[in-house]
Amino acid sequence: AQVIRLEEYQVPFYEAETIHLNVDLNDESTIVTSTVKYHRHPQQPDATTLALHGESQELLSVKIDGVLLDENSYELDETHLSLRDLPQAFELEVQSRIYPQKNTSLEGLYQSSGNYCTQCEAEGFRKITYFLDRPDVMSIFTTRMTADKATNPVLLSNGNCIEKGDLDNGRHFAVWHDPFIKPAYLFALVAGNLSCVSDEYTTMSGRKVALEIYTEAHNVSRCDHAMQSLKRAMKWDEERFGLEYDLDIYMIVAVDDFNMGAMENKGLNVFNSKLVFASPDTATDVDYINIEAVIGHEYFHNWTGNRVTCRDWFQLSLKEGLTVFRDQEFTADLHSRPVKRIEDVRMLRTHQFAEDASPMAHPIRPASFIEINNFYTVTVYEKGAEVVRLYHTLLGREGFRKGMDLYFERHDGQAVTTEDFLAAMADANEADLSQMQTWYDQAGTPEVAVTMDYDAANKRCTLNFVQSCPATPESDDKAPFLIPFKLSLLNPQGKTIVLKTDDNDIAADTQRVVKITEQQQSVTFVDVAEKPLPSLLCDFSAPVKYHFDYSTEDYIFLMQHDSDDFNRWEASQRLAQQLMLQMLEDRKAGRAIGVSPEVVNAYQQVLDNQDLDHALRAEALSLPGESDIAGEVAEADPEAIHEVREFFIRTLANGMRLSLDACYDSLNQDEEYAIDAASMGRRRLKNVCLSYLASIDDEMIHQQCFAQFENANNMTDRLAALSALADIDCPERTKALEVFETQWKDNPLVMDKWFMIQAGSSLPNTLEQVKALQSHPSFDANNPNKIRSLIGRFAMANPVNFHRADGEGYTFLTDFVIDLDTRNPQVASRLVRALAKWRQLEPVRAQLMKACLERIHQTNGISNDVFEIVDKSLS
Ligand code: BAL
Ligand code: ZN
Repeated sequence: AQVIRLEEYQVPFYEAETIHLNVDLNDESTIVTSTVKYHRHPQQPDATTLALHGESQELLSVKIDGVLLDENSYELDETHLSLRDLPQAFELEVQSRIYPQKNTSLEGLYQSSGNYCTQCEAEGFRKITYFLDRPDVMSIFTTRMTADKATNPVLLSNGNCIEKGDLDNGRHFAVWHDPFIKPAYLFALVAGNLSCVSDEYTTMSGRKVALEIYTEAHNVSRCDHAMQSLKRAMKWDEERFGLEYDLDIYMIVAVDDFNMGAMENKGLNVFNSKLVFASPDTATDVDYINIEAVIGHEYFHNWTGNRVTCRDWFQLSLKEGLTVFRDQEFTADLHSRPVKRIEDVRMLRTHQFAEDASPMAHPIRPASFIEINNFYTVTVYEKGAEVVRLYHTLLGREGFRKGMDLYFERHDGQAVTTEDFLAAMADANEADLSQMQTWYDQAGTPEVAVTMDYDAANKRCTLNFVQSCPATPESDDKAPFLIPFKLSLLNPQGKTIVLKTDDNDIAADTQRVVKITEQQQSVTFVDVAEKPLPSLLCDFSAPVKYHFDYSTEDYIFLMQHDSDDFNRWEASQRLAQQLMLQMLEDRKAGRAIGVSPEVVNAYQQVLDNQDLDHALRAEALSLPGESDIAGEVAEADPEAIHEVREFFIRTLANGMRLSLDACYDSLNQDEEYAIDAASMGRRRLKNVCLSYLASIDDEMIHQQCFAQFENANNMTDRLAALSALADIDCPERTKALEVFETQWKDNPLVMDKWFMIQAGSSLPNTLEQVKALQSHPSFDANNPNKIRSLIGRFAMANPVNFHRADGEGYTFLTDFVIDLDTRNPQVASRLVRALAKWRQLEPVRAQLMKACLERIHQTNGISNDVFEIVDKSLS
């Protein structure tokens, strides 16, 4: 497999000014004719050759300036069509045949539920026609489609429809023209029998934009939330960033078979249907929030991604990190900022920190790759967003906005690099941000060791910071990062004190952002009357781990007193983690394990605290997961971790029983269902209470779960009850699963939840259940959502069962991946990552996992996608 390197980047030999696509859709196959005006790139004056990307198609003809080339005048191999002796400018016409009906990779042009759609990012356009399929080649696209009118009444592409009409033999055509230059990865085409939900938005400058959501007819009633979300996103981007939509129409198409969540094609987003459809009976609160966030995310790409795009795929985080940051801010502005921050940090720690600790660790701007699809990662996206947030923390909201304004002013219509973004932020603020570059070049989660010296005689308090970063595949030796480290100091009464330093250059405040730039650094606060307790990394001001020698009492104190919502939550998590790690050690050493009454009391106080909003209480009571704990220990034993965590939860549940019952009862009142932050918070806390209660072995509680399952007037409550029952071997479990299946067997998205719940169960026969469920009529081994719900959930989020000591979980996944790879390498390569962390497991499991990776490695014909993950995992 070929390694592609950032340092080898070259501007293309030719630029493509315009591309006319003619797509003739037929039942058997599709004929694509592309006519492109190329001219030599000014920076490549000697170029006379051109290697066009193209694969999985039958080349029918090649013409230059209207003259047909014979087969000796070009070279054709599996991945390129190479031309030679080219003039400065010419028109190339290429005709080829493709087979969308047989395309199971879901890349390029394919069919989902009988409708045609495309996915071109990153390199799918080359499966449609021969072209310079790279993001720095930006062209004006015009697309003409012809198809049978009865089966494909709707014909869509990017931009505006400029012509349409009927043809002979029941066929019809449509021509779409996109006035904005764009790279091929933003091209989209949709054809099929779809219904349209329409609305309208008036932009801040008074232009009317038609909004259209396309779906199969039976889902039309479930699009309202997506439409309202789109309008909220359009308004938010105007208000927060001054960015207005630029075309007269914005279309979203929902499809069932989709490798990703959604795709920001210019003016024609294609969405995984799970991120469009919502109704109270089918979608949970989390679904509602996710739909709004992803609709926002794709919309925000119109500026950060489409108007200003990436020079090459190494720059992916330029658009993705920035756009994730924007969608995070959108959700935070519309709902609860602390809750959103907590959820994002939880997700980053669980998934991105784990990636950083794995053989797949890479910088947010990788220096090399084999298959770019493997780099749509939590590192590029979520850590990338954290790095964008660093600018925001360093420059403030206004400074950040100035940087964004300059970025658009300089680069609208261009394909640029992360250096360009850094320069815009720095120049707009006349700031030296050069050290920010290390965040783009170095992988790994930096660690900051913090110590405190208190000088009572002089009332001075010094905090010392030492930063380090573990070795990762790209480098052992790391330059120091620029870490904005936000902190405050609590006095013994629990009040945050005003922070003053000797040099009074920063306005005194109770929070301070210490800019750590060196490997070792200190800051001294003066007039500190009593020995304080520090509250560190407030708001998770940088994507780092920190260490401070907090005692259990310190954490309990912070849980009670910290004025920062985020850090109060943080204390609840760190305390739980510290205690579970201690219990693991005790268990290993044969000592008894236990939880002190003070600890139980601390969590109970959170639960009972009526002043704290419901969602924040729920977050504090949702403890770090098994994989979080596994990430903190060497030679992890998933069974031991599961046992310890279950023990901890059960002990808390027994200790807090009266409060849990009282809280549950007070929140389980009949009330009208509403999707607003307050109602969602109440449901969240109620269901956290239920899950604690369900850890207690008590038949009454099984009945309580079943009662909630039966009586719920919304999917959030119903699913929470089902999920609690899923871990308990009781008659109510069987009954609830049957009722659910009978009710929802015809709704694929709801059935995804049913598969997911069973695949995530901690009961010992789960692997056998998962195997059996593959034959269920609602399962479809070619549908990514189904694969993720059943196989993905089992392998990625059920540690105790996936890591069965007999290795059967690994064998099952390996067989599945090898088979799936022949049809859909992208999804196969996601799943195989479950085996990548073999070195972190205890030796017996580690060897079993390694043997599975070796089996895949030796399999003939595995894709580059899977090869890259497996190869890196073994090396
Ligand atoms: N660009 C791929 C999907 C997304 O990140 O929006
Ligand atoms: Zn994106």
